[in-house]
Amino acid sequence: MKEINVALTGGAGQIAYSLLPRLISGETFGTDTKVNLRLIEIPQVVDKLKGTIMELIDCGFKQTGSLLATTDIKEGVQDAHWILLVGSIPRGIVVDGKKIEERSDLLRINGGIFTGQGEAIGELAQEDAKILVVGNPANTNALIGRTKSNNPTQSWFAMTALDANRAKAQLAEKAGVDIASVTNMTIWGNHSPTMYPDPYNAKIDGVSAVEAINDLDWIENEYLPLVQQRGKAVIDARGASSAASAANAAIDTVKAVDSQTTEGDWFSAAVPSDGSYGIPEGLIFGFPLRTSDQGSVEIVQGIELNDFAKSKIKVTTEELLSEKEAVKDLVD
Ligand code: NAX
Repeated sequence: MKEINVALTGGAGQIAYSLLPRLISGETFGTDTKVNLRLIEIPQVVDKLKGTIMELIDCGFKQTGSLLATTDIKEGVQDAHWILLVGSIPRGIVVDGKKIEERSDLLRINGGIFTGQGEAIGELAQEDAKILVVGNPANTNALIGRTKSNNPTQSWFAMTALDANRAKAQLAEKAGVDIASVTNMTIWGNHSPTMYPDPYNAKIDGVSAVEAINDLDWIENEYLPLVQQRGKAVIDARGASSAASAANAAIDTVKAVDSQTTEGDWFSAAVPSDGSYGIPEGLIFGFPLRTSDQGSVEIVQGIELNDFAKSKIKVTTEELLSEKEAVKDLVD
């Protein structure tokens, strides 16, 4: 059996609870790969991980390798092949007597976390390690982590696959087709309400979703808010934020990065911009991506963007630039 080391922060959180069994079940890394899992948590809750580990053992998966709980990011990421940075400080938490409501405060607090995590990953993880940031604000956390890792052979991603899955689901429902009919979904930009889920280049059974649905008013005025506000709709209905679907999206991303993309299709994640589509270099930006037969992840080129798309992409780019500005001392 092959072996892989996987590190995950936020191991006691609700996304992790859905995610962890699927990381060691053979589903994510293959039935021929044993998964050594390192769960990283803050000291206040690390003991809860003992219970999680008991449950993982009790799942009895043949692919289960060593299981470790730690508060030490360095121990966690040592020799890791994949690192899932799920943990972060949520909005509304009280830190040093102050309730964190402002995005700028959130950016700064998480910036501190992702500084140490980035440094540890750059120094200690595998040279070809892949890092997926789920914890919000995901794109800018990834920007900080990648900058601090200072290791150009490692690959950083921020998760937009949940947005992409939501965007596909809404198109499928409107068109009255099976979700498998919807392909080529791109989430351009930030994992935030400014994201642009691209219905013009998405396809339903091979034709543009806009053409297939044939209701421009719905596409331009209802569809985008439906996708952008889906997370809030889940919270309103469930009384808790998306966890199973977020975990599923993380697994989708790992699998999409690790396996050749189906001919003609692409997948969504945020990666460092190389200047494609005029996006400032280095910004962690949601693009359409393909994994080649050699395993490299490339930004899909030559996608046509109409004025509607360009105006939406401008807004999300500006938001990411202002987030970068808010943490500029950490990323310059
Ligand atoms: P929870 O609050 O249930 O869990 C987060 C866990 O992270 C907690 O157990 C906490 O102790 C831990 N943590 C905090 N700081 C840490 C650190 N420095 N090192 C290690 N662990 C640390 O949140 P959950 O619902 O699991 O969500 C996790 C993150 O995913 C949140 O930031 C959330 O906003 C974000 N999301 C991102 C999505 C995306 O598409 N990119 C979608 C889902 C989700 O909203």
